[in-house]
Amino acid sequence: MNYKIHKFLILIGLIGIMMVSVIGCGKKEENATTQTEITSEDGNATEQIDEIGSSEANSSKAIANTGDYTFTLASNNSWESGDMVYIQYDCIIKNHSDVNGSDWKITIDVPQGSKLDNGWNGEYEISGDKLIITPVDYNKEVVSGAEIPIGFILATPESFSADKAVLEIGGNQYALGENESPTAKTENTEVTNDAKDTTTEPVDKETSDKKVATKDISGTPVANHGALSVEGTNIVDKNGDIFQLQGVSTHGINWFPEYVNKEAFSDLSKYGVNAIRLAMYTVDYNGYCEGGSQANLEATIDKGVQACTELGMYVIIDWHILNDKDPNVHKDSAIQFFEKMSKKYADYDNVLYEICNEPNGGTTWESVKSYAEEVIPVIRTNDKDALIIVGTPNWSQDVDVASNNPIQGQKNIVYAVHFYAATHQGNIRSKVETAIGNGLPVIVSESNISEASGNGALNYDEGEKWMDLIDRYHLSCFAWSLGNKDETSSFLKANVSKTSGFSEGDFSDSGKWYLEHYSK
Ligand code: IDC
Repeated sequence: MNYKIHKFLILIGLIGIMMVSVIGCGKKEENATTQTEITSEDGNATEQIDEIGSSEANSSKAIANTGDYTFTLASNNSWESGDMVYIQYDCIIKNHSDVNGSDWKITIDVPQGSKLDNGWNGEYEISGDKLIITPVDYNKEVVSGAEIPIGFILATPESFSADKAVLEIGGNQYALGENESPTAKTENTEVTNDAKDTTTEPVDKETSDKKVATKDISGTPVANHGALSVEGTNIVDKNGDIFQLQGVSTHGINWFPEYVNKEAFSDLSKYGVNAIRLAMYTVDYNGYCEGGSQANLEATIDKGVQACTELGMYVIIDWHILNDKDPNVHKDSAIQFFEKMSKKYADYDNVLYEICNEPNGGTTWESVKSYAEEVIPVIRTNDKDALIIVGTPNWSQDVDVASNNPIQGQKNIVYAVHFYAATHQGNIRSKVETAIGNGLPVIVSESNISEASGNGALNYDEGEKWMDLIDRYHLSCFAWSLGNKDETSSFLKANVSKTSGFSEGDFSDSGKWYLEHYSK
């Protein structure tokens, strides 16, 4: 998808555009999106808000809230390409009733000549000036109390706001649109349309019934939760309860090995951090495959693994590809490395393997998948069930692409999505929702609220939206990065020279933000 062209938005003056300058490692830039939040007073009205003229907003949201179902249609991004205007929509059907609904149908009025650019979680058909969406196999039924997310990108010949739409389900119609009253029954609703209520819970019945593991009262995280595995789209603990890793990634251990120490990890654990990611670059700055001392790097990894094991924390061994772009470039070294690591840590319940940090530079999912299909069996020879994290194309953003063609015949595989909230926003969150809707287990194995460069202003609002998504889907999350490098994604302030014994005042703004979330 091409998100780079925003001329349309400038022309119609809907938003202030953030054309973010090209950053350190060449991240794909995304524009800001703002979701409008609506509070319904009476819970019965059909509401529609188009937020126009706000400096950042490019969103509109309409809700039909009429008793049994809430039907939400929100545009959260738009751009111009060629002579068409592309608008991305998120749509949610929520069933508030006690009975399951089925065979839903959505009809939306669209301008003549509109085309569907992309659509997920539905069958799409355009007929004249109507876009008709019907279910796919796995979301025919809207289970009582559950929601289903649907999304699409519409290419229209003119600028347009979708405000005439009807959801049909269970013999009733739920209509959005000016001067149209809802045609469904309106009694007996307790719905309040705050943002939380209109967002999605796991669609999967099996997983939404699962208990979420409570925070550790006594005992270490690993003592309490043991070996992790994947069930449906969730990471679960030894009891089968959903479990969320709350992690911090080191900076490259080839740059900053000094932060790999037990005291530092223990300091973080006091704020709810239960996992550390040991990021070992492959080619950047004396990486494992180019110029680095493999023996030293392996010794640092071992120090980190032993520290985490003694503290009862989980630990990711991260093969941090970046400037090598395609993991196949150093596939042979990766195979040797993971052969060695998985043999060494075969009996460690707390060790996870991340086999390719961020494929980029046009590396396709097919290429990543074929690499994974060679590396995973090597790990499995030694370690039958450790969690293995697989990066996705575009700097681990395209989990939606991976979800269309996931790795087959392997268990305990999770797919990485990475975000830097000042750069990566609504459209990447949509990818996560699409992937999860398609049944893909997703992990945020790296993130920050800085720009994708690892520096620049922090975006707290977008960070909160990411945290909402993370909590909604019980995702595991890791923050970049433990160190005092003078960049805003560093966990420590630049003038803090100690490498352990941290106290509150030593943490940077982004560090504090994560620790506040983790300690909730
Ligand atoms: C950045 C570091 C920066 C270092 C650079 C090397 O923050 O100090 O000079 O790598 O290229 C990623 C990568 C991660 C990046 C980080 C910030 O996984 O290695 O670290 N980032 O750019 N993906 C998105 C952002």
